[in-house]
Amino acid sequence: MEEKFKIDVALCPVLYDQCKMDNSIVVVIDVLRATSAICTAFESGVKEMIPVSTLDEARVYHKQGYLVGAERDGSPIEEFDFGNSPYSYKNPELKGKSVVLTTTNGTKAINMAKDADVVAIGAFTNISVLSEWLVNQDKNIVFLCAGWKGRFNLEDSIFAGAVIERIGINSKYDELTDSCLAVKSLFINAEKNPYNFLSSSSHRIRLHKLNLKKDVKYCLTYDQSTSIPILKGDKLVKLEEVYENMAS
Ligand code: 3SL
Repeated sequence: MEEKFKIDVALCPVLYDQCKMDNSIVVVIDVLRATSAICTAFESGVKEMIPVSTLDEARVYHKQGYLVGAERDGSPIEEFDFGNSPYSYKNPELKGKSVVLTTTNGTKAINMAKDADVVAIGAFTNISVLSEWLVNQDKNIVFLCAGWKGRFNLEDSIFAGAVIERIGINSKYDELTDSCLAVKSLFINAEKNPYNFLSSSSHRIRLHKLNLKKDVKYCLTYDQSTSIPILKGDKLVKLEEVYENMAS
């Protein structure tokens, strides 16, 4: 009998331990804004990004001369080079550079998934290239929603639902779990206008209060990037680089 693969969604980081599986790709999602910013940086041609969980780790890299982006509670941390706005990373001068990033939830979630077979970065900004690639891999898939300070959020869930809607109908996958069905149905409700759908959501409100409406709109715009950032050791690199090295 043909082997079937599984898909699951960790609706918030505390559920990740229950959802993780062998032979899996973990897609880390922090739509507002870390994974959207990361995809944008790769689109600008960064060589690699180093996601770190704490400001102290970021400081060590900064002292060594690395460019560092840092955000807490939506605001940039002054001592560093950038915050977490995707617009800071839409910058051709970043081509070939290494950038360290630390954010409230997103970079922690990436580090939480470190032991998985493959860790990929997902956002609406790279949804098509990511979905096409995922469905062509013979692996289980776990969506890890970064949420907000350990809690569920809507934006990461609708993104997981959007990808599951695209790939989950493929017969290579087992029946969808309840969390897959839940995020898919959230996405179906959000699909027509994700920005309006999120109008009462906590992080959209938080970012609006910080005058970051433009960032929210950007992060909800599909396919601005053709990059799939993949974790290699403790660095995110372009998918192509991982496969190049596997072949040699
Ligand atoms: O939580 C995170 O990691 C950030 O993406 C939050 S913010 O959008 O930069 O406020």
